[in-house]
Amino acid sequence: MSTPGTRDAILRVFRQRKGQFISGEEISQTLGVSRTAVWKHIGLLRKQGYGIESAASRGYRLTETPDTLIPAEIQANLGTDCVGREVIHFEETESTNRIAHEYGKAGAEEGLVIIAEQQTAGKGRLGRPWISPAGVNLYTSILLRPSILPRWATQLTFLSSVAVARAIEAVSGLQPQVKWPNDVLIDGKKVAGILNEIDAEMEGIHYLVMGIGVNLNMTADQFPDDLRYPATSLALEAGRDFSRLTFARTLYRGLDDLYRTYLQEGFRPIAAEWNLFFAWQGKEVEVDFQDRRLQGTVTGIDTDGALLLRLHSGATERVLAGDVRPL
Ligand code: BT5
Repeated sequence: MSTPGTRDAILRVFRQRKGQFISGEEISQTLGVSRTAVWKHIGLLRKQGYGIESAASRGYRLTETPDTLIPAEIQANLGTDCVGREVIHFEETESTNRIAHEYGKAGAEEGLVIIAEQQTAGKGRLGRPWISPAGVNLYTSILLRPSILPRWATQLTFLSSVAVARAIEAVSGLQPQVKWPNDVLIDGKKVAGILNEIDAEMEGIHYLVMGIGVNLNMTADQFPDDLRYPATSLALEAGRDFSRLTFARTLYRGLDDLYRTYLQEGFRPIAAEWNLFFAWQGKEVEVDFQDRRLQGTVTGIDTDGALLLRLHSGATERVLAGDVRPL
């Protein structure tokens, strides 16, 4: 058994017998590994922040779980149908989206979650970077295989934003807002970014990678000065730290729920909820789109996820891409 496999299996045994002592002998027999291996893995778990009490005649007992994002902790009683079916964790990786693409190409099942403590080359849209310091935030990618035409894929971006906004509301009580097309804000400052990418041909999608970055416990000095927009983290807004594990689990549950709704009922309920979080509904904005600078009033999004602008002429323009600024 590989190291993380044994570690996760030991944690599972502890969880099944919550609060009880279990002898090293029993763990070794249950898992089919040597007593020395059990002892070694208990040591590694302690190094990772797990509180494990040991008593000479009784064995080991789990007393404290750290805020780590390891698969066994994420998946324990998660209760989802699809999202988080398999979870792969990295201490460090270039980009969780990149890893998810590799699994997507290799034929992995939908629902696979990639999660990392740190990204060395986190990606935003159009080759922009996503700042990803270690141990403070959430960097995750989810592999999905919806049977939809490629042109509908943008709908899943809105689905991701709704899931992030829901999770922020649930864990913090703060009021998140969504920004077209792919950001989540608190008080006008960017707290999360979404990068969904597809591998597709005309007739359908092979797979979709849903990439989500959420600033949870990032401190002010961890943000660079040259960001395109003001940015923040949940901790900066709320004045307290948040459990990354709880946030991740809340997010995956929400995504699973919204994805099921989407497959059963289509985009309409997702768009309706997105509009509830949409700060610029009815506001005057400006956007550069296809070599033109447009100004108008936001009236919502359509089924392609296009932003609908009522221009001063009275005509409605469908904006398919671009950075929107309030006027
Ligand atoms: C995004 O791009 O907002 C999409 C970000 C997606 C990141 C996730 S993390 C997990 C997964 N794996 C990846 O490699 N990516 C995804 P965009 O709208 O282009 O915004 C990028 C811009 O946001 C940058 O040019 C910066 O100005 C700013 N920025 C960078 N890091 C930030 C951060 N941590 N918080 C707020 N703003 C940031």
